[in-house]
Amino acid sequence: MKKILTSFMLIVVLVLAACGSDASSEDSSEGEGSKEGPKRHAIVFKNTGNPFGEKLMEGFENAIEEMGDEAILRAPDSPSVEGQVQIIEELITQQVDSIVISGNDEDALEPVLKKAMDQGIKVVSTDSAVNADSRMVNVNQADPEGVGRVQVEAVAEMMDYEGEFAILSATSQATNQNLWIEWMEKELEDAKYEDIELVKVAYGDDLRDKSVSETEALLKSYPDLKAIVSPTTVGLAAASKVITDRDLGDDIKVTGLGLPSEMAEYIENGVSPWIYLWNPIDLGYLSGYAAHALVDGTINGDEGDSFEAGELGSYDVVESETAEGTEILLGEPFKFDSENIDEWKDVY
Ligand code: RAM
Repeated sequence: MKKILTSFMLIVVLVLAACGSDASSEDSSEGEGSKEGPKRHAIVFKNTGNPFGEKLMEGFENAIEEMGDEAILRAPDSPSVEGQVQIIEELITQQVDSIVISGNDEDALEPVLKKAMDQGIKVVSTDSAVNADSRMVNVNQADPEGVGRVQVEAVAEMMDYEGEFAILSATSQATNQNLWIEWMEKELEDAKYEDIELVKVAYGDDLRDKSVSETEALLKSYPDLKAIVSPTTVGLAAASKVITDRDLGDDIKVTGLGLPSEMAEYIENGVSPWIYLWNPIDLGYLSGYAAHALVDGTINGDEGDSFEAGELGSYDVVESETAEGTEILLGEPFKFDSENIDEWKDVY
């Protein structure tokens, strides 16, 4: 009996082992299969609740879906490194094929993004670049020098080249805003701005309420303030609302980078005579095509690579002129004013 039982157990073990090996070979054939099937591409924005981020993700999703792949749209509730690290760890566990990141810090995401790349996940930064070791290529919205300089030219004109102005930025760690502010400061060195003083850089963290309270604090601390420049869509809309609500539009002008949909009313009421921005939907769309091209091997993120980005046409990977590593440049920012705002306010 003991012998029969032992043989029976041996058979059970052998059958289970066979099932196991069957299951694993099935797994690996599924793996092979999924390599040829739809890929999963993720985008991680700075934080939720930002209409710019929503448009960026919409463009990304459009690109990925028109290529027949799956798009995963993620963002932490607040613009923190910790929140993004947690999301990226989850995406690594899910074994997504690519991650597009708008970084809440240039360097702090490096360990988790390197971990992703070590596991074969293709990493692209966009909007707010991470350092060159943390990604394979950056999709750059526009030349940062031009973006910085044009905002100072605009605010100076609005202030008649005289008086105090402040900058209302996003978080103090945001690569994109910090780079634009560096260029604003360089532009201010020109003698034509000698009667203009930048009194403060405040941080609204791309949170609407904090941007409102930071604007109010600026008005209190600098009663002679003549203008606010906000290189963030969240800050620009918040500052414009405060100036409008307090009926200060004749004395204080607001400009910077804004979404036409959020800024139309302030362009129309004269608080913000004109603003700048690129198309966030196109930026997300181009990032989606770049991620897809990395995954299918069309590009490696090296200088000289080129790829087709759907309805946007063909793009080249080039050495970045303003940062380490390579980039794909979307184009020039647009200027929005009372002449053209109606055409754009329903688009983004
Ligand atoms: C905000 C975000 C985003 C930036 C735009 C201009 O929505 O900070 O990263 O690119 O403004």
